[in-house]
Amino acid sequence: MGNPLFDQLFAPHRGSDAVFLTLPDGRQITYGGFLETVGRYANLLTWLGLKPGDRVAVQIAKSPEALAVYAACVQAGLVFLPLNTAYTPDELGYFVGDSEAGLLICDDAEVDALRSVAGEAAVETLNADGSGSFAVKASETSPDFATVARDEDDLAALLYTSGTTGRSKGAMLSQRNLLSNARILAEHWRFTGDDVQLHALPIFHTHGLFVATNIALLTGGQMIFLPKFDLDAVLRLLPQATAMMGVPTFYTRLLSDDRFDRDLVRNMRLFISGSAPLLADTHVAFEERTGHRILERYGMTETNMNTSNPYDGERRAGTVGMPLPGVDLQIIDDHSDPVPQGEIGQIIVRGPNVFQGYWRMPEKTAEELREDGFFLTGDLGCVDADGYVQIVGRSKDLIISGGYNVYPKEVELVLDQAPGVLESAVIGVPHPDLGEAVLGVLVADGGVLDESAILDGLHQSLARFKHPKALTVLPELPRNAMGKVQKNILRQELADFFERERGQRRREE
Ligand code: MLC
Ligand code: AMP
Repeated sequence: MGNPLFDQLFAPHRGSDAVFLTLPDGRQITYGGFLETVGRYANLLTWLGLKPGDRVAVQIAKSPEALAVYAACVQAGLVFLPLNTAYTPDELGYFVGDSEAGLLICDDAEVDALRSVAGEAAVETLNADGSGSFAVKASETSPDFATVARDEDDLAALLYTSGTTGRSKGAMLSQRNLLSNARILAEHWRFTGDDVQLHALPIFHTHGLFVATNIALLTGGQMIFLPKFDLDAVLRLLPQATAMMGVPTFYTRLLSDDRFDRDLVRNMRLFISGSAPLLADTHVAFEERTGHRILERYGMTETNMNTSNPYDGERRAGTVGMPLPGVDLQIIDDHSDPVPQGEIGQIIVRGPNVFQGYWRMPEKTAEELREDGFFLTGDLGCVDADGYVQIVGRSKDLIISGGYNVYPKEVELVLDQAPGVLESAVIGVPHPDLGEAVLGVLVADGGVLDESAILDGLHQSLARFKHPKALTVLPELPRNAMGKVQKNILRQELADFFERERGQRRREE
């Protein structure tokens, strides 16, 4: 039966001397060397007692070894569950418990804090430099491992996404979901073994892990593998690269630096943007500075990539292009009927890219994944006369800050418990660096609020990127006749909050 994902992404590279990863210090890892580590890790995972289908939760720094854990899970038939390194032990405890992970791999610096929330899961460590108990044990195993047979319908990964009720849902992704998308994207964007991707995204999300990495693996290309988006490092290494994928913040940060010019991108053939809206202004400014038109695409954790601007045709600013081959996309109204062409409605998608449902949440799955295979994205959009899809908003209450999703409800639940707070509303408003940033609107319970103490109080339960970048206090929240908080009004009234804050900071300097 084989193991389609492993057989197509990883196995062909066994014994190859071709470079897979180049690290910022110049160290290079060949495909063959990488596959040996993968084999050792797969042996260890099996030796640790994990059986096909078991979940392996991983909260570790971006490193070649972290990628090898992903590959080893695929080879051993396990379900890879990557977690944002910013998650607090409280948040992590939920993911490990909900998924009933058999193993948690974390950094040595976190192991004491995480053991207490790991429940039944065994705990091993793997650090940014490749050291840790997992690595030590793996070094004693063989690089040869008999790949576990899997079907295209078997799960390969479980990725948690937050929900509007505040409870995170595990999106179940099958081998077919990942493989079909990797194949289509590699072809659509013309990736080959000659490409060198400058990889500065995190690898615990769809974008950095599946879109960028799976394409490199499928085509045998190289990646310059940066631990994170570091502007100086990106500027230094751009001349060695042919392609880069990023969230819009990458591109606005590059444009804000005078060193970024045409000469630096002389070897680049493709810049891709996604995960959050790329402003048309950024698109235009980027082309003026570099001569390159950024190619924008649209995806989700649940669906992988759905649409893309064309490689050869017009890359239209402010749009996310057309549905990818094999993807059905419709725009529907509140009654689930398709809207007339050009009108706005909810985007729904169907195809081999669409996930298998939410882990152990049949009701949530039934609400969002229809029986006919269409997934309700919660994004609002329209399709123009030429077939280009434009995203105009979201029906879900979601903030996308620098490409990370923050569900307001989750933050409001914590703010409402803070001393002196009567109630709160959390909204996303334009931010010069992050595109959209989290703003907390508070109503006091009579007294005066200590805003910095309230922010400090969030550390225990919420990852740092979810914290409001600022708090503002109002006498009351605007409500409609039904008593529902009118976030639209708050968003309008506070739209220039961060611009004003920036102006004030500049005046003070
Ligand atoms: C970091 N911080 C953020 C943040 N990233 N705050 C809000 N939003 C973010 N995105 C906070 C940190 O907690 C820290 O807080 C401070 O900012 C500086 O941290 P840093 O690590 O130095 O941040 P920085 O390097 O500036 O990171 C910004 C960034 C990064 C934009 C480079 O967030 C990033 O790589 N984003 C990409 C996310 C991504 O890959 N999304 C894909 C999802 S998949 P303090 O207060 O402690 O200083 C998906 C599907 C699809 O959506 O279509 O792709
Ligand atoms: P996530 O849950 O992290 O996978 O985020 C998916 C969401 O990111 C989508 O539902 C969209 O709202 C948003 N998104 C992804 N790509 C784009 C894009 N190119 N433009 C606008 N929004 C996007």
